[in-house]
Amino acid sequence: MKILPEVSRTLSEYLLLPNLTTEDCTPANVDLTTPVVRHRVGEPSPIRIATPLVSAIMEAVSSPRLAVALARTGGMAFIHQNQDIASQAADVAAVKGHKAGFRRAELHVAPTATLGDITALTRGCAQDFVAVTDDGTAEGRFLGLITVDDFHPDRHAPTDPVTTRMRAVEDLVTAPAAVSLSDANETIWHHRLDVLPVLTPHARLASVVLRADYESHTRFRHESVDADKRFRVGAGINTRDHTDRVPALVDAGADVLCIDSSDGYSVYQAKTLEFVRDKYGADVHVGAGNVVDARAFRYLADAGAAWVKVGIGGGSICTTRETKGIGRGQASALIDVARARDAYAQETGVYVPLCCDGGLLTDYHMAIALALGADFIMLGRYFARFDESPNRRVRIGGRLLKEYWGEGSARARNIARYEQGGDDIAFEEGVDGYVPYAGSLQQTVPITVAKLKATLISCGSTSLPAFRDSAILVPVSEQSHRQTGAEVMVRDHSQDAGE
Ligand code: RVP
Repeated sequence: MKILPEVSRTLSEYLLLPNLTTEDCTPANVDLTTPVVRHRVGEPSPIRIATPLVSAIMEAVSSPRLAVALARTGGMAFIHQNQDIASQAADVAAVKGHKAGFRRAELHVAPTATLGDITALTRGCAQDFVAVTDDGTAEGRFLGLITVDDFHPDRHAPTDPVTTRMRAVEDLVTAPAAVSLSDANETIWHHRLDVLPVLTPHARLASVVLRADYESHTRFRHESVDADKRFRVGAGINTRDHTDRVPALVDAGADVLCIDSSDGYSVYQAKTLEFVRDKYGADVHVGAGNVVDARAFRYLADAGAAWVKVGIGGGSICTTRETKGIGRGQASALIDVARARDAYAQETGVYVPLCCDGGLLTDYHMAIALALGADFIMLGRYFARFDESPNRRVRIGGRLLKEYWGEGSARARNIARYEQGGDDIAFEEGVDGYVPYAGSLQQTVPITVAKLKATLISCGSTSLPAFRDSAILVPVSEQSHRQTGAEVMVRDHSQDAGE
């Protein structure tokens, strides 16, 4: 038996001291680009992302829709592996079917649908236009487009068929499937269009290009895309069915894979990494984890992990510490593993990025994690709150919430992640609950990014490596915790009568 001298510390137990802010420290100059996969020291990582945030490998969190939205803001999603191989591969393929600037139409109706159907369909949906196809499916022949602006309840009966108000394909400006994004944008501006339908040679709707995206594209210049401008996406794998799952995900176009396990310090992970290396060489990147100390990092780095994921028991829905008594405070885990990562880089000339996973309760925790050595951050609760995540939105007691459940909960029963030796979970390691609804990912991630940039500016740095190298952190006492945010009741504008 051995007892470590250091107590286990969480991210809340540290604050950063400001360093000298110089004139070059402006939001425009701060670059949050970070490596995702291992690379030789001094050379760029083959896969980098401009926003150091990735979504958790969880059913409640990462869907194709969320993956596209997150890639647009510079991060990357991981499609979960607790589903059959074909459906996970289909999710990956759905993301890879999106090119930056080209969107899939989300809503389709048959010509028999009514104007009332259009109003109901578009309510609460991010897209305000509906594609009319001969059979009402995405695969049907494209007949026209209709939006809620094409009719008005005072002038048009809700029972009128959509064909009375839709803009028929013959009257629309369209583009062929091979059109480039810059030509599509030229067409949009030339013809003053809001929506440009892109058609296949068989008159199906391949995608649409939206004028609104032109502006958001200029706002999010750093989308995560591959060499063909397709959005990047990751996918979870496990150590049980990897021999079948990995080839299917690689064929579907996954950019990176990650072994999804609550405890990654195992020979099964090394064997899975070996299988992928033998089959694909260095072309397929597989992250491994989760770990909380230097020994486990070294084991997975030696086994060829593309990155190592850090964190056991810290997740907001996680009860692993309470049920099994294993884990470590996220700050202590990162400090230990980051030292091992730096020593490994010095010894071997290979840099293995670290992903900090779980238990980030506020945006400033992300900054602390990056200062302590994380290269990028995996979040579950944070992303589960948004419109783009696949979980249901519910109203309880007047509050809008979204469902959020752990992969170790009875609801998910993710036996590959929570390996307990059998074909079912014997006990739960996660809870099934709710998180406050927080609107749109595409609007909120830029605010988080702005906060991270502001932290770097206060700490006098314009890049994550410089931030990490120069960061001075101070442990926070229980007393100063209590002092923060005391005495003032924050105004709730929705309750404010304005007197
Ligand atoms: P959080 O962001 O704090 O919600 O944590 C998300 C992380 O929690 C996941 O990436 C995963 O590592 C972990 N997790 C997922 N399910 C469970 C569980 O049921 N215990 N834990």
